[in-house]
Amino acid sequence: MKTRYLVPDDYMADPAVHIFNDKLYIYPSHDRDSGIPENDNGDHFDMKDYHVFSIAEEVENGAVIDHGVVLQTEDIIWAGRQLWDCDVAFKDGKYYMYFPLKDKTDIFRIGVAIADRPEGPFIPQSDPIRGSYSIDPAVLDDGDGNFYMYFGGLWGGQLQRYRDNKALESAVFPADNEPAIPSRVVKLSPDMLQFAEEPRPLIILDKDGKPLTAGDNEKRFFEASWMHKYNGKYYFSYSTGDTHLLCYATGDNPYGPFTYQGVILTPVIGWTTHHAIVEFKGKWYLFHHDCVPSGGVTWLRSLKVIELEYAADGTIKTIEGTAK
Ligand code: FUB
Repeated sequence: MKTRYLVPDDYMADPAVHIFNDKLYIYPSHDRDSGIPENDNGDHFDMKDYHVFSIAEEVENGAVIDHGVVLQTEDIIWAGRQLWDCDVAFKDGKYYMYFPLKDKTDIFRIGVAIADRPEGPFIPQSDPIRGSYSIDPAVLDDGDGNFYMYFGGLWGGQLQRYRDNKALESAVFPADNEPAIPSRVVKLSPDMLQFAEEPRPLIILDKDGKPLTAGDNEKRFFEASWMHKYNGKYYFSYSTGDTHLLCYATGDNPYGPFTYQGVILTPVIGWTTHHAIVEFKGKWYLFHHDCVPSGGVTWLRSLKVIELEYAADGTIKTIEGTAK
């Protein structure tokens, strides 16, 4: 399949994608030109609302329906700024949207909003999840009644400000030869509104069984967690941030440890890279974004999709990004 841009008339990024009621639903960030200068904290990503999109037919050419604004900062009473990458899960007749947002003290928390339908609107809870921090929540429905959230992001995502789920006095980055800062995994409470336990580090090992180090920045986690299952294995995929790769690691259970496997997507035009992997109508797809339509403007990203293929041994075939 040729790469398809899905929303040519607007800027959408960070897709989370799920199949609900036999339709494919896309939950992206909604980029806008805020005029805020670019910096390493990502202040230029000053998004204020979410749209939901759906596709009922083939991903290759089916109509992409825009369900409009489904949640916005002005409806969230604890909101400071910056609605970044969200995800949605379904349980017992309700749809739960998980979204990172800076509170009024400029600290990222993860909030929850609830809808009766996958296309929203989503009504936010009055407080963020207790004990939540950082960005990029991705939720796995493990199929046995348990839901797990994967989250975290470095630099502007503030993950370097936490150790053992406690805020540090100031950010600490490990030395290059020390274990990398891990993303986090946590089981959700039965009502889907809180963490059921303390978040745990998600450890990625190299082929020798050693944790990836902070200096291994072509492999170590940076942001954009996504989890999917294939042939009974857990595939944790993520962005390496400053080296602009989408990579993945596999494991036998939702908590890991995971073993690094390789690159899913080489760099695209634009600084960030962020994705979802999903099966629909018998094919697997990589939803992601790049900045080709905006002429390379980092904070104006466009949603796209391409087919993803596995080799017979379950490894994912590397896809060339748009930077080549
Ligand atoms: O969209 C803002 C941030 O950029 C996301 O949270 C990151 O994953 C990166 O794509």
